[in-house]
Amino acid sequence: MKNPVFIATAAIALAAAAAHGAVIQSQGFEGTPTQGWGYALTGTGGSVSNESLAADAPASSRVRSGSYSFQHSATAASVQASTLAFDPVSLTDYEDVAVELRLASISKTSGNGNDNADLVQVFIALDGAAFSATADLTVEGNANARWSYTSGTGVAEVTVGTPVPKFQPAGGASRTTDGYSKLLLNIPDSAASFALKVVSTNNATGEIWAIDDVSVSGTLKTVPEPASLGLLVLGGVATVAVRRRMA
Ligand SMILES: [Ca+2]
Ligand SMILES: [Ca+2]
Ligand SMILES: [Ca+2]
Repeated sequence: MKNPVFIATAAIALAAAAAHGAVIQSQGFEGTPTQGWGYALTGTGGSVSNESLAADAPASSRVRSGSYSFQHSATAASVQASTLAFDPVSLTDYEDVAVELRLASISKTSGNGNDNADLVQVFIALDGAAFSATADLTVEGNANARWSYTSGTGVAEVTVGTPVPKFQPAGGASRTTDGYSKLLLNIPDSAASFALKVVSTNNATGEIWAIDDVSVSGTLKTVPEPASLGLLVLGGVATVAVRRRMA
């Protein structure tokens, strides 16, 4: 006869395997700001757009998923910044949590792109705290640096609370290994919640920072609560007692 406690334990283990890398929240900018992971957009130069032109460099590369992405492009030859502020996320059921953003640096012509002082800054505030004035992760342009979500293979990875220098391509024009298209921020397991803010800055109408597929993933905690563990044990004992009476 199969042991019901063993079966229950195996079921919990299977659930844990399925939950590893579970997506907690995501935003691909395909609907309204209230669909998926909610956010608010403020500032100047930023918009959710389905524009992605063959004349761009890299060509037709502003959108990674679906038909839309967030795009920041100054509307005049002056420094403009826009802010995406995402709704706070509770992490009480999760561990090994990471935030991922995908980033492309696009030119509306063949020769523009993001430069020194053109920035994407990612801020994470833990457990209801205010945002720090210092970004947790910064990607900076360089001499009209350009890359798509795929031609740029650089990964900019930090652990929140451990400041690192900015990530910046070593030179300009088309970038590959130092075109930072994947931004990863690891959240300490001690955090019960966090908030995310992304500030994009540039200063020419031909420059675009394109952001798509912002997501939070983690591992569902699998420790059974004492009450349900007790019920499992009681259930096993009762089953064994019934079998003994039937034998
Ligand atoms: Ca999208
Ligand atoms: Ca430029
Ligand atoms: Ca610039």
